Amino acid sequence: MLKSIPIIFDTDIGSDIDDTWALAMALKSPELDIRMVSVNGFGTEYQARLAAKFLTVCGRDDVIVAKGRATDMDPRYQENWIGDFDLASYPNYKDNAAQAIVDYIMSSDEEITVLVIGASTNMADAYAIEPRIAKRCKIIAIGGVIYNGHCNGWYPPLGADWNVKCDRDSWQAALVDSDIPVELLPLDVTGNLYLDAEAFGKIRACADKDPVIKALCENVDLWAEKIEWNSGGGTSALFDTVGVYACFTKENLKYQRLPVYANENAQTLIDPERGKEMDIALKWGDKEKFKKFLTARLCGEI
Ligand SMILES: [Ca+2]
Repeated sequence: MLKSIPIIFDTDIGSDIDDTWALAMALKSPELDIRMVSVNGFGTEYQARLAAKFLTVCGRDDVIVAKGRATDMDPRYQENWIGDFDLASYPNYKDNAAQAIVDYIMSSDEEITVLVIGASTNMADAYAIEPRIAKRCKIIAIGGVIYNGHCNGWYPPLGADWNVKCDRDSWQAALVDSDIPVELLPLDVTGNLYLDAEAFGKIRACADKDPVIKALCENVDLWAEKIEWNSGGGTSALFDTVGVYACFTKENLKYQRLPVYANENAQTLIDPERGKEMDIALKWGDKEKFKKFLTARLCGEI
């Protein structure tokens, strides 16, 4: 078997539910070795507890959980699932995500892939502490819009995707103004990605025998109830799962190397003067094929 790829899973889990889908997918992907889940973006204590409980019930409390810069922002859609879970009971907890990321990358013999599926706050903070991480890691980031950011009839205001807009300065600092190699997965490929009721039903049927899928479905149902989401049995948009996929293969995604930066309105623009060259996924080869892969992967078939 091939050696698995070490990743830091940097997430705004606990807001939109696609991060929880992505975490389940990553835990079920033998190509990847999750070493750390670092959280940021909303109530970081709540997010750390959510990640730690999720990893615990999945039998993976060996993974470091690291809390980003303290914020106390809502939403907390999955709070009821966490219950009275005590973060102090988690064996691998760090309360400073940026420092934990630096320590991990600098002490590792291998190149670390940092999968950024929320704001870039933790990576900007980590790079500010220790710029030498740039030689020892790469970032694969979900975010931005290059040509086409439409998602189910919705388009981000000014073409400014949330992960860039919510902390534009950190996005610039970590992805553009640093010398960390970057692969970007904009809304062009992550938008409009849903599983239908049949595929979700198949995944749900695995919950009885698979603790990862059980935890996933419990969280999806709680989230759907809180935001009054009803998609007729299908899933919500699964943006962040594309990031997990891109950590282990470029197959089926069409990349271009383009110089990109984020302007003051958090629009991601191609600009040879101000931009940094990034490998950017712009199109799917066959999107249906990815959906089938995702379903089969979550069901443990592949
Ligand atoms: Ca996210």
